[in-house]
Amino acid sequence: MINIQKAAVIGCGFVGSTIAYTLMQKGIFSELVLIDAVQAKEEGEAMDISHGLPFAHAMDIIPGSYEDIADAAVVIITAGANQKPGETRLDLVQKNSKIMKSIISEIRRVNCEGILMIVSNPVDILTQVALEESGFPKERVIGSGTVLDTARLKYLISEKLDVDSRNVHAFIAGEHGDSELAVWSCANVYGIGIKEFARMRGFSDFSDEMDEIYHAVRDSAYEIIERKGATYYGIGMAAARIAEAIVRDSHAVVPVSVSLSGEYGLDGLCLSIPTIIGNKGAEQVLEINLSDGEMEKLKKSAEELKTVLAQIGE
Ligand code: 6V0
Repeated sequence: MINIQKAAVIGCGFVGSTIAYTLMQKGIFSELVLIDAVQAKEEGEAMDISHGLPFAHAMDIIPGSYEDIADAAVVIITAGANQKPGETRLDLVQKNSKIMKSIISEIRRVNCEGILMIVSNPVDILTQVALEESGFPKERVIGSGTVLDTARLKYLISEKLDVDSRNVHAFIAGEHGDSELAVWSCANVYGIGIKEFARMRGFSDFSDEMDEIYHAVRDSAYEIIERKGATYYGIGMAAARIAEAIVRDSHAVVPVSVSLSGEYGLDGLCLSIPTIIGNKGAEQVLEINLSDGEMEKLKKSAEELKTVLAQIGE
């Protein structure tokens, strides 16, 4: 039996502990299980985060084992190495796919029926690995994908146009990585096309700024890692947003990494496409009319990921 009020975070490093902290503050679960390869880490994080509970919402945060997560509604996996300065996400593939396989085998052993949210990088590849290893239906295996990149895009657009980022509607699709694309054909501010809105804000031509914003989004992780060694606050909020859509069955549209079976002429891989998320997981992958250029970039991104998938286990 699933307990919709229960979540688990596997991997309690920078990212896992920040997700746990964000979930605690949002008060969307009543139970949270923390698991790490290093027992002291899961225990220390559970203690530290629990000490914030008097300022938030009542819940149990416990260091645990796989037996404790059999009934969790959402299992968030962040275990694995992170990027070092200069490393790409795809460089992490061999070590992190081994870790992912070992975690999924534990999840299968305890017959967990919840939804898997993969956050470890390279997230699209590891979502595919998790899907294949778990044997779960594809709607129950979701990667955090470009939800973070999309937030970065909205933030940078909002800064440039001096408008509240919550009024910006735009998204990044494809790989969570170097081949991702900004779907500018759909970008708008409060329903007003991005270029028209930019004109209203004093830009006669916004094309150079759009290029600049895209590159800044794509390279954000490198820039942050260069400065502070890891990124974790943005992904903390992004993962909580996905978890919330599942628990509240809100049918939020979010660009998660999902397994494609024919959408956009692609299959046999996971990449990010705006998808409706509810308590069954990824309920509908939206097939949007992309421009020819965007379609071409999406296909290139898929090719890149397929090449990496083919190398796993070689
Ligand atoms: P970190 O701080 O090194 O934490 C990793 C944690 O995983 C450590 O505490 C390890 O002990 C633990 N771990 C390792 N193996 C296992 C295992 N088999 N079982 C349980 N725990 C294990 O790394 P950080 O937290 O910074 O990053 C974690 C992952 O998230 C990396 O792969 C990052 O690249 C990735 N990120 C993904 C993002 C996204 O948008 N999807 C964003 C930021 C980072």
